[in-house]
Amino acid sequence: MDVITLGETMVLFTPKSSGLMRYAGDFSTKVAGAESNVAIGLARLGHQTGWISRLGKDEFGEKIQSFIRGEGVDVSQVTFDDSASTGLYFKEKLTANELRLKYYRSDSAASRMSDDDLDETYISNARFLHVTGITPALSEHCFETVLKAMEYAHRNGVTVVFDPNLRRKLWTDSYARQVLRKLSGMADIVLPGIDEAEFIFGQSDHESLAQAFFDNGAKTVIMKLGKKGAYVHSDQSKGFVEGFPVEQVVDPVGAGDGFAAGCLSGLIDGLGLKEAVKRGNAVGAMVTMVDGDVEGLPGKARLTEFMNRTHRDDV
Ligand code: KDG
Repeated sequence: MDVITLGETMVLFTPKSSGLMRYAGDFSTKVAGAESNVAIGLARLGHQTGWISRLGKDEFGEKIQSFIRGEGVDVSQVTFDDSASTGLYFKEKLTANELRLKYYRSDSAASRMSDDDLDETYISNARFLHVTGITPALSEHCFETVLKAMEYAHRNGVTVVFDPNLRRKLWTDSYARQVLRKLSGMADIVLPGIDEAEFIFGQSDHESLAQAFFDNGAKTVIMKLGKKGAYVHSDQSKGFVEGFPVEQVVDPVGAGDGFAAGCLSGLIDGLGLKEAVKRGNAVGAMVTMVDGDVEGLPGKARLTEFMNRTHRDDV
C-alpha cells in the first residue's frame, strides 16, 4: 500500500439550483470526505491506497463503500455500525460564488470510531499514513484513534502526513488550536493552509509560520497559499512553488485534498519536494474547476496534459 487514510466520509447533497436551500427541489448526491478524497485522488493517479472508517448500516453507508471501492481504494478496513447513521453534508450554493456548508454528522457512525477499528499490521504495510484535523473534531474516541494510528505508523517507519483541515463548525476554537498544534507536531509532513497556520500560531508571514510548524516538530512543512501556490520548508529545501492558473473556479471544496494527493503522488514517484508540490498545485487547481469534491481529481494523462498546457519552469 502506498497511502492509508483514516476519516469520515459523508453523502454530499448539492441543490441543483442556486439560492437558499429551502427552495431547492432537486439535489445531486455525491460522496465526500477529506481523507477518502485524498485516497481517491491518489488511486486515480495510479497509486495503491486504503481508507479506514466506520459507516452506518444504511443505504448511504452502502453507497459510500461502493463508490470508494469503485474508485480502486481498498475498503477492507471499513466497518458498519448498526446503531448509528452515516453522516450527511449539504453544499448550499447561495450565489454563483458563495457556498454554505451544513453537516448532519453529530454522533454519526464514523464519530464512534475507536482504536478497535485499527489494525497495526495494515498500517505498517503502507509508506504514508494520511490523517486530518477533521477526525479529532468528531469525538474524543476519534481523537484517540488518530493518535493510535500515528503511534502505529511511527513504530513501523510509516511517514505520517497531517492536514489540519480546520472545521470551526465542529469544535471550539481554543480546543481546536490545542489539538491541531499537538497533531501537527507529531507529523512528519504537515500541510496547513496559510489561514490555518495563522489560526494555530497567530498572525505572521508565511516564512515565520512555516518555521513555527518546523520548531513544533514537523520535519517538512508544505503551506498552501491559495492561488499563489505553496511555500515549502524542510532541512533540504525552502521556497515558493508557484500555483497554476485556473480559468474559472466552479467549486473550491476539495482543492486541499487534491493538493495533498498530488504532493503525495509526487513523493511516491520519487520526485524532489518542490516538484512534488508542483504536482500538488496542479491537482488542487484542477479540482476547483469541476463541481463536487472528488469529481475533478485527474488521472495521470489529464494531469500531464494540464501541467504541460500551463507549463512552468520555476521549480
Ligand atoms: O476537504 C473537503 C472536505 O471538507 C469535504 O469533502 C467534506 O470531509 C469533509 C468535511 O468534513 O468537511
